[in-house]
Amino acid sequence: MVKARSLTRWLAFGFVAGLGFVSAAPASAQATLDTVKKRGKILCGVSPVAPGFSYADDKGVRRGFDVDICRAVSAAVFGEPDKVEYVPLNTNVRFQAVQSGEVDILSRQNTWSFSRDNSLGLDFGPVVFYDGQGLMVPKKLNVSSASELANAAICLLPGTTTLQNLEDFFRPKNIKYEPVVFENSDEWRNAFFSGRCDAITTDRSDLASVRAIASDPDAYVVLPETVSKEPLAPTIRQNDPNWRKIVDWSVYALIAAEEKGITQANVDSHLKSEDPEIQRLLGVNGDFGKMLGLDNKWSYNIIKSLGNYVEVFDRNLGPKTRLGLTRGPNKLWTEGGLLYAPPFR
Ligand SMILES: N[C@@H](CCC(=O)N[C@@H](CS)C(=O)NCC(=O)O)C(=O)O
Repeated sequence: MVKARSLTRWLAFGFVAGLGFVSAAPASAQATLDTVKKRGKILCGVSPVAPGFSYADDKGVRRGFDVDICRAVSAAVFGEPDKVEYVPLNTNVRFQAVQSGEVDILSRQNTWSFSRDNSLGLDFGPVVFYDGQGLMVPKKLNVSSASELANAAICLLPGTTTLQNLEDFFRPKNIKYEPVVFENSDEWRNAFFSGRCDAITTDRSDLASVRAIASDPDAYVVLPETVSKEPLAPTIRQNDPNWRKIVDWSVYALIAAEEKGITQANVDSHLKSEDPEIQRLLGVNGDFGKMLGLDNKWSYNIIKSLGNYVEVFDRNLGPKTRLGLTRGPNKLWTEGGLLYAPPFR
């Protein structure tokens, strides 16, 4: 644990920007698709313990929304979703792991921000989840707004966007608080559960994750303020445009399938569709897979293996799961949300 008073040193190293202490990327022009095919699996960096996003189930199988993004890329590349090895990464080492080639893709609640996009040698794929930072407190604290948190100890993780967001939120209001920083998410959560901090802060979706593992979820309440924009997106190395396009279009395939009403259960019947865009999306017509260096059935395989965006969302995060999230901005643009796939044309 790093107490607030020793934070100055951390701040000087880009901690404030949530960069995780790294500033430059080695240039390795190796084609990730070739490496991945030769290896026979994708190396996917994920959160160690984030129910709904990435966690190991009781049989040790990794599950979650972020996990499914890597499974979609696996289905696109290999025709099957489980040619993936998961590498659990703490917040402060995650971007380094992409830079060094330890992972091919980081699907880990990563916020796409200017400084990350422009100083780390990384690229961000499409936003897969529009989030925002919130704060959670024990109910017994009797606090109903973040503005009541003067002098509170607030638990957070290093190498994240969260501290700068707190500063940006509290400083103009002249509210002082004590950030308490932990090395990993287990320590961070347990410190909050044991009362070491008055509040915990992270993306609102992640607060739902934290609450889901609390022994008494009802003992905690998420405060109404959303203090930032956290567009979460898969992250890849900047020097491999083909790999980036595979990741981009794998996500767009999930969104396009929802736009077209194609589901895991009905995808086969859509193979006979008269809609030219569906024909291209499912590889019935055109060479869209070949343009990516993949089989023309690449996106059919994604939908057949995982379903469309809302199926992935509902299975991992939706109202029937222990996170119980509603879609909010993560609805299709046609339904008032922000999700939009460029045309398959
Ligand atoms: N979206 C923010 C924060 C994302 C984040 O890393 N959240 C933490 C909690 S603050 C987390 O991943 N927890 C789960 C884990 O570490 O396994 C960012 O990219 O900096």
